[in-house]
Amino acid sequence: MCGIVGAVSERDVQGILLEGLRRLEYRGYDSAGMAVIDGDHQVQRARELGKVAALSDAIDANPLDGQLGIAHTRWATHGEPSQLNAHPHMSGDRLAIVHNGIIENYQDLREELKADGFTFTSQTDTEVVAHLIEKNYRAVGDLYDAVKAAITRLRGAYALAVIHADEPDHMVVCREGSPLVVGVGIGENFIASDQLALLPVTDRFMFLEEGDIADIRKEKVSIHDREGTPVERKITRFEHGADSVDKGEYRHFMLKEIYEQPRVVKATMEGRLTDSSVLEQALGTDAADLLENVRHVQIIACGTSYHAGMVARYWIEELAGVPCSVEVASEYRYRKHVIQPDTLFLCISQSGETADTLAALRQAKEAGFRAALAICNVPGSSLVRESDLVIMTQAGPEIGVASTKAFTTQLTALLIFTLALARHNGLAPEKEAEIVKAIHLVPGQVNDVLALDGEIEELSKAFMDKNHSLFLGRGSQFPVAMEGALKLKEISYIHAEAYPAGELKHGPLALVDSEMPVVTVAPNNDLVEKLKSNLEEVRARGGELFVFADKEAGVKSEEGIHVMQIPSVHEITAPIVYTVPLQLLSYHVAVLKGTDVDQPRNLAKSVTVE
Ligand code: HGA
Repeated sequence: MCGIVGAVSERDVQGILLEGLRRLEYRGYDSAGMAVIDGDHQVQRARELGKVAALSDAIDANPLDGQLGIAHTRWATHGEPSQLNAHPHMSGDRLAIVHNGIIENYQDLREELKADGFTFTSQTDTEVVAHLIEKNYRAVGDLYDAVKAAITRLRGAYALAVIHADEPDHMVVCREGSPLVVGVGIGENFIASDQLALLPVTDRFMFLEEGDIADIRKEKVSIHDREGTPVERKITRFEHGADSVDKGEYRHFMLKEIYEQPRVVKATMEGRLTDSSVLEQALGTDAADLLENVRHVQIIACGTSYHAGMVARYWIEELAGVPCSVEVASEYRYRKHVIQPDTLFLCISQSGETADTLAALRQAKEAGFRAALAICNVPGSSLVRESDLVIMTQAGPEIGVASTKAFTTQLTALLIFTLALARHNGLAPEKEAEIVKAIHLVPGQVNDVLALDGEIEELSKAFMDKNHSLFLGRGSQFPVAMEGALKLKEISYIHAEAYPAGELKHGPLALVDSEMPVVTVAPNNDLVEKLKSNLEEVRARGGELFVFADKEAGVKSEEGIHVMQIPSVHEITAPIVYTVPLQLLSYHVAVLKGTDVDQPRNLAKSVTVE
């Protein structure tokens, strides 16, 4: 969350910074700002409440010319969204700073700095850092040393970029707990929270590691690690085509990303499956050793990734016979937990920078486990670097804040992992072959569901004027229902709750009436007959049902039940396929309601703060 971008070049950097902010806007969009050092060695700053477009208009009216600059798009944690709280923050009129993260001891530092005579103009934790660096600058007279000294006083998480008008030819950046990447150019260099921001200017990146501090100049980037030792960070090339961050013919990124699923699910399978088996080595050269004696799987994730983990638990226990626990990272990290012997610690995160998930992993590392496996979409991210085994999803950049293709590719990767683990635990080769064949069919089946888009759009009209809804599923479809409810909440702002269908009579049935649409996913499995009884319970109370059902499941449209027939799929792969109609439903409801589909209110992607 919060997007940082910075540039030092021969040319004016304002355009580069603005384009970078537009591309980072998915990380936060309550306010935006920019500061450059101009030809007279003065800091020029613009900040606006609202989206990057507002900043862009302000800059059109009053250009910020300069060859060194930093910019920020904010998702507020300390202090309301306002122009005064927008970054860059300044100390005096010479030093400017942008920050992603949270400074936990900011209150104490604020008091100390006030006593030193610094005046605060915002409510943010970030402004404390600006004054702290300026205080050190006055003492040491060198920006790099001042930043280095100041960060020893900070507790919490930060990625920082700092400029000073007395040193107009470089910026100093550092990271601890929040992501930061250096974009390497020719005679110019850049920094950003995410490589996507810099794709128009470079495809070569160095990922800073925790504790790194870097001096960024036109011709040179020098990096020191936490101990102050000079280090080289490997330059990697961005793998996806630069056009993957354009909306193309689609009205929203979310719709484009829903439609990309057949391709990216296939890409996630590629190189990891033969026609009838899993290629275990594709999970890493050590995979066979590390998976051999796994006696317990602990899955940690947040949000949509947590739902992927919930689905995986059904698979892991059913196919591998290994006990599996799933927990949201923000809970796990703050409770006393017991790590069982021979635990595989499995973290799922689209960005690989989710603060709570990383913190849980680091804690668990101290307690000890057999191995850490990451399911992640961003190569080079902190999660990937800190895990023993990695399965990269091949979703490509996901820009819509509500996750879609990241979820279905996570499920694909998790199912492949489950089969590898199951093989070590006696899964019959015929069963493995049956499931691998079913996985190969998924991209085509997702395409078949996408062909129902028009009908689902029609169905979505019934939700437009509703304030509440229920989502039901049983077995591995329960987490699919949870994910469906989350999508509807996120982008249409309709209150949506998910329940295992068998729980209805234990409470939520009391809510059911004609104003409460009930959405149900009903593949043809052992539980379908039980599910049908649950649907009758809803009908008997006047509830209106919207059922996505296997055409063989015997659920028919009649009064009070709208059935959308889904092609028959294997029971194990059904969660991947049944997710897609629920994504389309939420999308169309949101479009009808006129909400901001790609950037829903109060949210942001890549949750790099606690
Ligand atoms: N704490 C800072 C930065 C917030 C942030 O990184 N959000 O993701 C602020 O509130 O401005």
